[in-house]
This record gives sequence, structure tokens and C-alpha cells, in this order.
Amino acid sequence: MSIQFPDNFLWGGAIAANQVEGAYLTDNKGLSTSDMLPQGILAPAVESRHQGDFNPKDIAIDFYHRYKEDIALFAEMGFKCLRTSIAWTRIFPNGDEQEPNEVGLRFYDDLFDEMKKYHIEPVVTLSHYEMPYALVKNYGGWADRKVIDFFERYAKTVFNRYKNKVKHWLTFNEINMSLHAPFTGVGLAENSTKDAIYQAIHHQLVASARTVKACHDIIPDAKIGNMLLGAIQYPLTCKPDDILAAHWENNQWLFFGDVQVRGTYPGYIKRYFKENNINITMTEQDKKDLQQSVDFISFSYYMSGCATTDNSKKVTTNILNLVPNPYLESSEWGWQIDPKGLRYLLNFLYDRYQKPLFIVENGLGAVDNPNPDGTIDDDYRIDYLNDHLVQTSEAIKDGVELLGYTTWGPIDLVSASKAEMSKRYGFIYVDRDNQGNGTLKRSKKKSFYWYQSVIKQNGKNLKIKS
Ligand code: BGP
Repeated sequence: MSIQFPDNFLWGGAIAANQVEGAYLTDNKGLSTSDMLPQGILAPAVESRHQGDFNPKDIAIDFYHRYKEDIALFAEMGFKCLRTSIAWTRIFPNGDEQEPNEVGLRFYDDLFDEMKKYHIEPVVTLSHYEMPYALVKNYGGWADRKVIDFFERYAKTVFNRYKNKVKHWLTFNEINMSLHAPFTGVGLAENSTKDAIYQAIHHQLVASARTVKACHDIIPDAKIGNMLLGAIQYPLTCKPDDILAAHWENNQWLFFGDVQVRGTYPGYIKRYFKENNINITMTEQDKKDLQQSVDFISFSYYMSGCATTDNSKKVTTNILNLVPNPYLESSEWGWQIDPKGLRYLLNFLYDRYQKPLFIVENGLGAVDNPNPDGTIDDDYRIDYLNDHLVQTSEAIKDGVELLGYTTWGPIDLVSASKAEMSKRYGFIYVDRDNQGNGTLKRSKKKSFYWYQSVIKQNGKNLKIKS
């Protein structure tokens, strides 16, 4: 067994505006849905912000003011790319303005210029778990099809502005997450009906397709992909009912990819809509727009899980309600660690779509306990990433076309699900706790040097374990 990565492989890391930038009202930024979720995407949203309220993301890791230091550290690790997102509310604070906010646009100009200085390629998500809160209040979020136009205006604005700086784009982060967190995904209340949620999702899928077209028109040499939460499920047993249960569980998220890649609603989802009395409005123009296919498929991967029809086995262990796999260990947050699942998923997606793939999130959220001298020996993180990368190399050898790999949170950031700082993913430690105490000072963990050498040797130093 040997390690194999292509020469031009995009090694890097991934962050998101709302989890790193802070400066939540600076330079005319509007309130976003993320600003209304002080306890993370799984807790209920607050309806208004009062002075003195604590939301860890208000300051986050203050990337807005410290990005130069952070980009220099990423460059020191040898990053070829950095995935980040643009906060829609910096560009259109309320979402429905005619003209963009120039100061917000300038921030990302400076950020991309800084990356260019070190030859770090930006991979930019247009919408990562946030939208202008004003669109939720005044229009009811993505339930209103006017939001498609607002999003398109935003996307065209940033394509035109950054066309010479950004050549890799992603539309909506983990677009399938709307089924689990509708407020974050589509700006709808958690108790919304399935009709409403799927209608909003439909609007978002149309917006995604129209954005792909706009990107091709405005930046012909750019590539634009979708982004899926890749939580593959296995049948818990070889009982045929479990096989079909896993097939259906996977189809519920693959539906998003099927529409974004194949351009039409698949039969299984039409049947599901029919049998569950879900009615959505889809115009003839929508059908045409949807045919615009993405250039590549990007996805996040943290864990796998199981599916079964046996109700006694259904225990909730994490945000996706996956049934635990008896053969796998779990992280401190109950996410089951499955490196071979990544190889399986890569093959699965490539077989299904025959388009290039991009792993844009993978990593281990863990509590780091600094040694008395302040250093951090995060061997658990190194092991996790090593094992996933070895399996990634296996998938490449299987014939999967893979553009790159960005670890989630190369610098500690605020977690999405529960807005914690203590769930750390970084190679770079940030001195800040769940209550907002700390100096925000950055320091390198052991994994910093490890990832640096992985990139330098194009993976050749990864450890193959028996
Ligand atoms: C993905 C999100 C990220 C990120 C990650 C880890 O779902 O795209 O924004 O946060 O998961 O999740 P968490 O932060 O909850 O550990």
C-alpha cells in the first residue's frame, strides 16, 4: 500500500465567516440568522438582540481584525487553498437593498489579496449557515421566492467584484442540513410544515442553479460546486428491511445532490411528496433553471451512522439522529469515527455523479488541555486526520477524481451546533473559552507541524496502519 495524491492537490483548511469573523455589527454589517442563535444552530433562535446579550460569535476569534496573522500562519503550514465564506450581511445588510455595502466588499478584497500574497487559492462559500435576518422577518425566509432574486443579486455582485481573485466557488453550505435545522438552512421556524420546508428548499435549489449559471457567465474560467453534508448511512444489519431503510435515509440527502448535479427531481422524492401530501410550486422556468449542473461536488465528512427499521435500536446520539454502529468509536461529542467510511463515500459519490469531488470539511472536534508550558500535544487529532487521509488516498487510487482536501477549522473557532469554543478542531489554538474569556492569542499545536509536513510531502509521510 502506498500513498497517492495528485501533484496539484489543493491542501488547506476551511472556516466560515460567522464562526470566525466576529465584528458582527462592524462596518454596516446587518444582523444574520447566525447572530440570532447564541447557543448554536440546534437551539431556538432569539427574536431580538439586547445590549449585553452574549453570543460567542459576536467576537468569535476576531478574524475580522486578525486575518493577516491567521493567513500568515496558514501560509506557514503550506496551505494551497483556504475555504472561507462571505457573510451576505456584510454585502447586503438587510438582503433586499439595491446597492451593496462598499465597506463590506472592501473587507473581502483585502482578505483575498492577503491570501494571494502567499499563493493561497480562495475557495469561497456564498452562504455558510447564515442569511440576513431581515429577510426572515420581512419575507419569511426562503419560503418567499423573492429571496431567489435577492440571493442572485448578491451572488452576481460578488462574482463581478472578485472575478479576478476567486476561481473556486460553492453555493450553499450543507444544503441538506435544512431538514435538520430549518432556521439556519432556509430561515424557517423549527416547527414549520414539511410543505413549507420543501418549498423553501426548492427556492434555494433554484437559486443555487441560477447562481451556477451566473458564475459561468461572469467568470468563465471559474469552477462552482455544491456542498453536501455527507453523512453516509449503512444498514444496521443485512436484513433487507435495513438495506432499504439505509437506502432511503441516504436518498433524503442525496436528493439535493441529484437535483444540483442531474438537474431534475428524482422519482423517489416525487413519490415521497405524493405519499406524504407535500405539495410544492414549481414553475416551468424553475424546471429550466434547475438543469444547470454544478462543476464539482463538495462535501463535509465527520462520521457515518446506521439505519434500521428496528425502533428499539434508534437512540439519539448526535445532531443527525444516526443509529450507532457497534464497530466504531465515538468522539467526545458522540460523532462516530469512520475513516473507511470516507473512502466508501468518495467512491459512492463518484460512481453516482462522475464529476470531480472536493472534501471541504473533515476533522475532529475535541477538548484540548494545554501542558503547563502552554504547548498542546493533540495526537488524537493527528490520528484522526492521518487515518482519513490514508483512506482518501485509497479512494484516489480507486479512480476517484478529487480536487482537494480542507480540514475543518484549521484554527480554533466557534462550533456551529452548540456555539462552543471548547470543541476545538484547530492546528492553531485560540485562547478563548465558552464564556468569552481569554486573550484571543494564537499558538501552534503539535498538529500544526504535522499538517505542515503532510502538505510539504504531498501525503507521503502519512502512516499506513494495519
Ligand atoms: C458542519 C458545518 C460547519 C462546522 C462543522 C462542525 O456541519 O458546515 O460550520 O461547524 O460542521 O460542526 P460543529 O461546529 O458543530 O462541531
